[in-house]
Amino acid sequence: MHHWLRHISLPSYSPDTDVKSIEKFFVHHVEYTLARYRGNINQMGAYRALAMSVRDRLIERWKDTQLYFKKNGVKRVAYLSMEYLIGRSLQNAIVNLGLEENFSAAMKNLGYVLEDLYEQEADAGLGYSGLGRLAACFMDSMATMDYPAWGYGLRYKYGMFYQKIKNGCQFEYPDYWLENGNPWEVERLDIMYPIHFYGTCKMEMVDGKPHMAWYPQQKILAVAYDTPIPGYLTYNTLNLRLWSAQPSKEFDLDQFNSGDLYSSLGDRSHAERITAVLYPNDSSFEGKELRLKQQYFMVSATVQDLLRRFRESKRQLTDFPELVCVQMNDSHPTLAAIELLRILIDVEGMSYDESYKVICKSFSFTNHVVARSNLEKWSIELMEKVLPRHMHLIYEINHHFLQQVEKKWPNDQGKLTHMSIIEESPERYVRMANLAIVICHSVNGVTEIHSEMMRTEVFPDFFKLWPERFLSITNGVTPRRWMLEANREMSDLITKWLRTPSWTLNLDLLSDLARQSDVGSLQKQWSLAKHINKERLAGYIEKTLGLKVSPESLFDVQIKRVHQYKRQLLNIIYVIHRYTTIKSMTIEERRKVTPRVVIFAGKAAANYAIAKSIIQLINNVSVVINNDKNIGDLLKVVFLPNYCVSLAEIIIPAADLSQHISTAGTEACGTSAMKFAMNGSIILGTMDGSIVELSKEIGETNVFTFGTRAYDVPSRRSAVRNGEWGVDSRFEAVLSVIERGDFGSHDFAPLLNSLRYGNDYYLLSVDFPAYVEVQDNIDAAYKIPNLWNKKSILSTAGSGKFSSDRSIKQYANQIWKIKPARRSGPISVSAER
Ligand code: T68
Repeated sequence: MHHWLRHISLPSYSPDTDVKSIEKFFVHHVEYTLARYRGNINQMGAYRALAMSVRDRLIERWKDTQLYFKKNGVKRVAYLSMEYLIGRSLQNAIVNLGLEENFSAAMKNLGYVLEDLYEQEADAGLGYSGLGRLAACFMDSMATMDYPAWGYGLRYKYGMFYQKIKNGCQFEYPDYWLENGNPWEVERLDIMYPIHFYGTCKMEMVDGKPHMAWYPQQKILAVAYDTPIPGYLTYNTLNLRLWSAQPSKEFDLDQFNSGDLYSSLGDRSHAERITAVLYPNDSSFEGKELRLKQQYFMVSATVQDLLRRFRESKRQLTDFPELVCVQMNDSHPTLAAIELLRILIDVEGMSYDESYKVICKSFSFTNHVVARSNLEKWSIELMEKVLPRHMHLIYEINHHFLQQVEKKWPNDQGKLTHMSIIEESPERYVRMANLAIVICHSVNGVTEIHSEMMRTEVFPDFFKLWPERFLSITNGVTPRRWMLEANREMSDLITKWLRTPSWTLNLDLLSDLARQSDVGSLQKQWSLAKHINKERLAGYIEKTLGLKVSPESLFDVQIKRVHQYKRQLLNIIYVIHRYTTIKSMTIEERRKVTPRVVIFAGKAAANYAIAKSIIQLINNVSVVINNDKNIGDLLKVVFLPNYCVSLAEIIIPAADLSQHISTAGTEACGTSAMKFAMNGSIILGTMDGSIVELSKEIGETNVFTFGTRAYDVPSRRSAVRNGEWGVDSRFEAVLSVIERGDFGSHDFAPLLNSLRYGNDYYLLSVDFPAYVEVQDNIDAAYKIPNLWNKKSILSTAGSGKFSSDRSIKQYANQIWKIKPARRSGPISVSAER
């Protein structure tokens, strides 16, 4: 019957993108989708109607792209991530379609301002920080470069918590981002898989052979929600498939039959809880049962989906790696490999050896962790309870693996203990990263320094065993969102001075700006663009906090998750020092001070007390300084609440200076520095993560670096621990004024104790003198506009390497071995369907 449908052409959904057609689509959605009158539509309604008209354009392309991949039998990558920190989608979709002008004109004709409608959209905050944002940038690059890829993850009902600051203190509120609906997703009730948990395993004889059977106890359904991911100026549109949990009918039926209606409804909400909320904790690892269930839920649904699509090719399962590769964003999705192994052995009846070969050829993994203590591990007791069959398979993998270790290093108990997938004491755990390295054909770090640390400190024995498995692929960010959309002023300038708009697809072209960095008129226009962005941020600060700041001041920004290792505390301690110094100055001396606005934003994990008290201190300091009439515009301190993607889009283009000051050897990458550099912000950083490579590209003299180098950290740490490090008196003076209560009566003792008595693990006291010195150099440089503007232009010019397009190309060539597959424009669309 469906053949008949082919002959029906759809009149209104031709790919018309002229202004008049856009207006028609918009009105259509107002009337029919929202069921509202044209004359009675508010901004939110207009946003929704507009978003749906854009979505229609995407859906055409998206379906055609999938069909194209399928027809051409191309090898695809599945990108598995527990997080996608997407932010808003409307502007991104319109810009990627290349239709911002037309949409803007159409909205204007209808009495709306396009930019105001952008502001109506809630951020999709389905991630905590860097790792989740990386996944979102990668989706954009994979789509833009026409790679055949799928993203897989979870559709959390509540994303990253909403942060409010009251009396300087962080409060967390649920982020119900779906409140006004989500026009970007398509619910696929036709794509649903059962996911099983708990129960027991029994050895049974099948056809005279022993066979392990799993009798699970709980069954929950995974329903697909698909989000089209448009590539920039390409017809290709990828799919991000996010799974949502639903109770299964059979499960309910048993309960209905027993007449227990209410407890059956209880089970409903129990099932839905699996995808209710993103675990609000980054880097430090919490072994909660629900999180384990989330991980398995995501990977089991994904593996079933990959197998279903693979089966359509009619090829043998041993060919799976020829058509599919799986990239795991950290060790969180590692159970995907075990799930595939289980299905191949238990369901498909393949041998262990054959099945194991399939998974090893298909899977690869990116590690984002630096400190060994932050590596993910799951209690064996919990794994045995929730996933008994998978636990058996992990034991089997470990058994074979340890034989290899024994062969390479005979009688070396130490190696066996360190490398084993199972940690034996003091408690028993599955080490997920070890498991991932064993079963993957490739494992990569996210910057050069991080990859080197993986080889020498985090996984040295694995590196000795399988050196060829270890790769380094430096992260990147998408220039479409972070330059073209967030910074229109500067993007237009770049296009003008490079005489081509194609830098957005080939970011290496930015290097040509270096040649022109001394040109007076470029410098003038450049600083004017920055000024406009600073005015916009100043407006936002005034609207949000009621605080006036001057765009003439140096905007000095540190925005990221609040963590001891990221050292926002060092920044605020310096701010206090700066404040007391200015206060002690004569009027004459004050004239020479470079006025600064120090801007912070970031969330602390809800249970991370020290990080929360850092937020409290920053806010308390801001109250004192901002109200000090004696200081005026010489110094302002701003803490902007609820840091998220859309806030970053306002702050980053407005930064003169940005800080990336983690203790060397603690930040795997730090992708925000790349966004800042692209936007002409000068970097103040330690030689850690991405800063090492940024300073190489931008030129050491154009970035401000300071502090202990990673190789010196261990010896300085021990000096601090043993009380052998002489603490700078200015540093101690700041601690004393905090202690004295100059910044409020909050109990800062635990915070201060974390810096004293040999506890200063992150070396704030050690790096403080160098930090003060480099800040002086920054003040001096800012006073010479030519010099500063040149550095700013050179920051952008040197950031070409840090496009996520470059990262993705490396993944595709070195790990996935896949090629672009570009579907050309809308030809004979209806016939093909
Ligand atoms: C970040 N990691 C790194 N982890 O900290 C950062 N962890 O240096 C790097 O730039 C970024 O990854 C991208 O490579 C994270 O964001 C998490 O969010 C996380 C979440 C759950 C458990 C552990």
